[in-house]
Amino acid sequence: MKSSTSAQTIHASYRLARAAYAERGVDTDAAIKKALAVPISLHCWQADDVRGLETPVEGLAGGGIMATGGYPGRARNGDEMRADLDLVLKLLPGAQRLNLHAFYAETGKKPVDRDAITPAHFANWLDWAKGHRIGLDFNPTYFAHPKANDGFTLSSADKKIRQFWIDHGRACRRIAQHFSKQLGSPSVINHWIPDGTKDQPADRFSPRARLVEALDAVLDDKGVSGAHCVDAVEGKLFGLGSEDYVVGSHEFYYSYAQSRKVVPCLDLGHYHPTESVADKVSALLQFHPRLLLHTSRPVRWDSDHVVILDDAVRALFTEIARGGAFNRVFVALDFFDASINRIAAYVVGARATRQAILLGLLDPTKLLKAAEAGGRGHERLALMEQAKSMPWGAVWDELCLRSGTKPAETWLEDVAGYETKVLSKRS
Ligand code: RNT
Ligand code: ZN
Repeated sequence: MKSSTSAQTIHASYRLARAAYAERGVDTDAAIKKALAVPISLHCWQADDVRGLETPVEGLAGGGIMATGGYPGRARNGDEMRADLDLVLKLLPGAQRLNLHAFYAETGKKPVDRDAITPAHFANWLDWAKGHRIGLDFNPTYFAHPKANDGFTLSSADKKIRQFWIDHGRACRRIAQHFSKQLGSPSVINHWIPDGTKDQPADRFSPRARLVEALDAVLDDKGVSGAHCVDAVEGKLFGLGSEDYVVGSHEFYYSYAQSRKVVPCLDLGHYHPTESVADKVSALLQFHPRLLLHTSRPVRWDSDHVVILDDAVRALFTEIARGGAFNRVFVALDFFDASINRIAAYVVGARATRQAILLGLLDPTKLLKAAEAGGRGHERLALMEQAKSMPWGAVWDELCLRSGTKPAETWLEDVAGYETKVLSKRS
C-alpha cells in the first residue's frame, strides 16, 4: 500500500483540510455526512452495454442510443450482472439505489413481450435489492424492439403500435409500484422515448399531440399511487436518427411535467454543448417540486461517456448545494462505455458524481453570498477561484474511510482481481 493512502496519512491530511475549510466557514464533517446520504441510482445498463436480457435479444434497433467498444467481460445474463454490481456496490461510498430497465426482465426460456411483463419477471432483481437493502428505480424500455424500428413509439401514427407502448408503460408502472411496496422506498420511473425523425418532418404537431394523449393513457391508472411510483419524463435535443426532430423535446416535457404533476428529467448529455444544465435547476425548481438528474458526459454529441468530475457535473451539484435543494432532486447515472472495463466505468462515474456532490457541499456559499450582497464581485470571484484549490481530496478520502470503502484509486486492485478471476473467463 502506498503511504499516501494509509488510514493514518488520510486522517492527518483530513485534519489539516478540515481546519482550512473551517476558516472559510465550511463544516467538513457535516459535508461528509450529507454527501454520503444522497442516494445515487446506479444504472444497470453499463454492465451489459444496454443489451437487455430478452429472448431473443433484439439489440438496439430503433433506439437512438449506442454503446460502442468491445472490451472483454460484458455481463451476459442477470446473474453475471448482479455479480458485477455486487462488486461495484462494495467499491462505492454512500447510499445507492439500482435503476433497472424493463428489458432486463428475466422470463426464462419463454419470450414475454413488453406489454405483458409483470413483477414476477423481476423477482431475482428484487431479491438482490432486498439483500443489499437498496431501493429500485425503473424505466420502461421504449426502444430496442421491432415495434420501435420506424423511430416512433408512444407518438406513433399507428394506433396498434401506440397502444402496445401504452400497455408497456402501464405494465412498468405496476412493476415500479411493486418494487416500492416490497422495498419500502418509492420507485422513480423514467419515461424516455426515442421518437423523432432524421430529417425535417412536414408535421411537427401531430406526433406531439399523440404523445400527450399516450402519456396521459399511461399515467391514468387508479391502481398505481404516486406515493409508490414517481413518474419522470426525459427530453432531449437530438438523438441518433432523430437529428432534426425529437417529439419529446425539452419544452414539451417541462410543460407536460408541470401540467401533469410529474417530474422532469434532465440528462447532462441532452443539451446543446454550450447550455448550462446547472442554470436550469433554479428556474425549474420554481415550478416543479422535484427534478430527476441523469449524470452523463457528452463528448461532441450525446455519447454517454463515463461521468468524470468535469465542470458540468461540478456546476450542477454546486448549484443544488447552494440552493439547499438536495431533497428535491433524484440523482441517477446514465452512461455506457463498452470500450473499457465496465466495473471500473461504474466506479469512476459513480465516484465522480459523489465527489461533485461533496464539492458542492464544501462550497463556501455563505462567504460568496456575503460578498455578492456587499457588491464585492471581485471578492466573490477570488473566493470561487480559491475554492478550486482547497484540499477537497483529503476530505474525499476521509469520506471513503468513514463509509468503509477504499480511498483514492486503491479500488483498482479489486477491479484487477475480478477481471482475472471472473471477467476474463467470459467470452
Ligand atoms: C437516452 C436517455 C435514456 C437512456 C436510458 C438507457 O438518450 O438518456 O435515459 O440513456 O434510458
Ligand atoms: Zn438519460
